[in-house]
Amino acid sequence: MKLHIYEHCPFCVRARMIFGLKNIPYATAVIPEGNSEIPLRMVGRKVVPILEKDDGTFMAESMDIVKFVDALSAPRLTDAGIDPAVKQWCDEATKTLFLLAIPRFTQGEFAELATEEAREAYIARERKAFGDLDALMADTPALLSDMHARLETLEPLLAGRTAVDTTDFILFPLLRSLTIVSGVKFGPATLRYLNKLEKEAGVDLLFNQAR
Ligand SMILES: N[C@@H](CCC(=O)N[C@@H](CS)C(=O)NCC(=O)O)C(=O)O
Repeated sequence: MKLHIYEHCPFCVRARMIFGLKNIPYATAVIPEGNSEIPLRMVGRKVVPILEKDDGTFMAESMDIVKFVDALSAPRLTDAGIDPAVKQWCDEATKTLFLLAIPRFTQGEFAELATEEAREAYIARERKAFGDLDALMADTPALLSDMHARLETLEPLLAGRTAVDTTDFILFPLLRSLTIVSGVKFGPATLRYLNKLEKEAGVDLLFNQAR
């Protein structure tokens, strides 16, 4: 099977995670930012991730892909629902988290941004969604202060998490996005969580290109 992705994309991280966690071999293909032709041909809209199945059919929607791949072999990881406390944390932290991560994504070293044209297309897409990206960079101190307060409240929520389940497909991609932000102080439980999932799911954190 082949996953069509953007490397920076948190929804694509969800789909990559299930293959890694279940030890199922898969290929990836990166769609350049700005290219709508490839996804339109596959699923009729401009979106990633897209799973290309072995029978040549295509599937969009990250959690549908996760559930499809999970059902292929035991043990099932996504039978349980999402931990409501972690879900609430994610819902409340998402805005600040992306205000920090998105301008850095646009400057990042990702295969989907390999050409100037692709990077320009991505910057335009995020500018449309988030406004002035330079202004967001300038807001970093205030955004970091807000994020740090939120990360403190995440620590006790992670203490009880041992086995991987549905919740991790929501939480890990968000926290992985935050690892591109230089100066974020993750608490010890969050850092342990990030390192454990990076290894088990085979999805790289972004500390090496934090800015
Ligand atoms: N509901 C979708 C959302 C996926 C999504 O929003 N992906 C973004 C990339 S992070 C996207 O494809 N944006 C459209 C674009 O590239 O123009 C899912 O869970 O898979």
